[in-house]
Amino acid sequence: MPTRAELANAIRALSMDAIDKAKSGHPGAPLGMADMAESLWRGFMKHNPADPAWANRDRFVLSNGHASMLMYSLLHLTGYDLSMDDIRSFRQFDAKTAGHPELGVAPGVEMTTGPLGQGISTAVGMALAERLLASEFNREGFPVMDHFTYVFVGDGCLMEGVAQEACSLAGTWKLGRLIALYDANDISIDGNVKGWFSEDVPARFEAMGWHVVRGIDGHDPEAVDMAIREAQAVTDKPSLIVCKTVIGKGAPTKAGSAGCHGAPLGAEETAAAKAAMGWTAEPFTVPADIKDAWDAREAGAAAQKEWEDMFAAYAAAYPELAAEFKRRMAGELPANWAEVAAKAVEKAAADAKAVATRVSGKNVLNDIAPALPELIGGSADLSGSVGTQHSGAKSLDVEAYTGNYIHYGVREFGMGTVMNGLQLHGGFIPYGGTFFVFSDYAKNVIRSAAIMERRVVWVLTHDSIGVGEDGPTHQPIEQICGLRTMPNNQVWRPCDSAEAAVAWTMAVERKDGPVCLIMSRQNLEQQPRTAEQLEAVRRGGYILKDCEGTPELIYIATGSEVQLAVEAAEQLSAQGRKVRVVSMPCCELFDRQDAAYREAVLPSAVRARVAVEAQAAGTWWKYVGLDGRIVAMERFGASAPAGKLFQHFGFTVENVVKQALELL
Ligand SMILES: Cc1ncc(C[n+]2csc(CCOP(=O)(O)OP(=O)(O)O)c2C)c(N)n1
Ligand SMILES: [Mg+2]
Repeated sequence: MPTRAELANAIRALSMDAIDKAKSGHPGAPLGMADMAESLWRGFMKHNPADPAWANRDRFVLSNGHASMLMYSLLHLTGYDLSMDDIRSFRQFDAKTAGHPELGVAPGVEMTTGPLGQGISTAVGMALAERLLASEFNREGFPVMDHFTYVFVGDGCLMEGVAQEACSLAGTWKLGRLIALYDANDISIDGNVKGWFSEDVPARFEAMGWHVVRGIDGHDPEAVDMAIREAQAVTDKPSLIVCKTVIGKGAPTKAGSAGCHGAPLGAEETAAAKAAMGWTAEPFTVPADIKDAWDAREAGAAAQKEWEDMFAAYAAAYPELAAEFKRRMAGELPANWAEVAAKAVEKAAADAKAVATRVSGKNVLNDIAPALPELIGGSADLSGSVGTQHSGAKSLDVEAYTGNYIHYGVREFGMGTVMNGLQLHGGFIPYGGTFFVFSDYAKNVIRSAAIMERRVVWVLTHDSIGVGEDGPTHQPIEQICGLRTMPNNQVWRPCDSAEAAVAWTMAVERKDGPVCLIMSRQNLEQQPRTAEQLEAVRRGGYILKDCEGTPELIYIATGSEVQLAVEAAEQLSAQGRKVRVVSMPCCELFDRQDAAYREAVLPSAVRARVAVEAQAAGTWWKYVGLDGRIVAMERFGASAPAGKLFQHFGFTVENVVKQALELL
């Protein structure tokens, strides 16, 4: 039987080989965390390499994603579908072994990591998902859900503010099955961290309600084993195990220095490291006895089989619960969803009175939430303002782990990571609300959801200068362009209740990416529509108001500016002009329609086009072309009553008509 040091050295050897061959990568962290990894993955992780999707597997998140070769070494060694050829292809085009671990690219990777701080923060959401599902589905003798969520985390992640946000919540939520192993090597890219990371991290975590195991030698696997056992035994607090390590452990001249953080060791240093650790195998080979000792396939299959047998008995005793559990984990909507959604849209379309779209959104939630037990909402301390707390919302209770509504406090970024974690775990459709202008605080986590193709719904209200007196800090201008240019993100800016309802129901139906619902603070008129037009809302852009024959001019508008375009069109048609109004609540969906539809809505021959949106102009040029005009916000707003601001910045019927006449 190989020694534990030899087993850890297999990770070191593979990491050095792959990074040297790629001439790119981060050897320091895999070498430094190899012993911690040996302890966790051989002694504790409950997982089945043959089925990375097993519902009750332990989750493992490599928060310091630059240590990707550690992850790939573990996946290869334990028997996932990740071959030595994959290891050899590290960081090459189309390889499973991407530069940073990517969800859906390498089997066994639970989330895409690399943006420091997001891994541990997302793991908080996974650990919360586990507890919520356990309380909903476990029955006496049937622990359907009882896995751990493990995280490897470095100095960089713990410097990031988002980790503070999410770890604070984890402490408050008493997530006892969340266990983070901290690679405390005192090094980040610029060198020894004492000049920029000097607080007492363990004390900080204790203050947040974590159980902290201090001063573990991260190169002593027995000490790490003991710490993990201790952490597992503490069931009402998340645990942080502080593992003192040496970055690049084993590299004779570079260990302990920032120099091995992100540069290949090179042939000479690698050879010397292998010699010093007594590793004699050829590059990209692992001796059979070491490979055998790592192989987790048999134990993993047995663990899953045991769970499946238990689940079969559970299904016999509680058939409905078991079916519901399967549905939830598969991310399928309830059988009656289509009916529920159609009713909600129909009801919203019948709204007659002017109402803010944030209120329309809440009304839709009131109608759909009772049918969606997987829906888990929340807000970053703006529940009343953003309309996320529907009538059936029950606040999270961490004594019983019940509830479907989370008070995230003033933590937009942390809310986003927790939502991603809830979604990635399976069993939930998360949504969360804040003021649109503060979406910038959370922007990178919306981006992560888009990259990972996760169904997460952002409710972003108070969407323009319509915010009024709170002034320019609270008035979003450029946010919408940024979100619209984000690949795989869908941005809706509905103009009334009907569009808001379609947007919400389509967000629930979307399976492969985030949706941002941009809602107004102020009341908006309801637009009349035919059944056909209501159906066309689903296409993202459609003709809301038309003229006889070919239009001379087309207005394109979204949200609060649709009514303005409609009134301007009415004035122009009274003057004998032929004007069309296109409502474009979701550009991304419109762009995906076939060419014939897009041509029918925006005929290429009609060059006189005016876009109206109280946001930065950015995204509209491609719809209006160089011959068109955009009535937009070219500067930050101001503090004044909203009506005054719309007037001041040219969002008046008069100006919108004037812009058109200048084109005609
Ligand atoms: C949000 C974010 N900022 C910056 C980076 C670039 N970066 C990658 S690793 C790193 C330093 C991380 O230090 P630590 O976690 O201690 O890693 P170690 O050097 O110990 O491996 C930085 C700044 C990043 N990946 N993500
Ligand atoms: Mg470090």
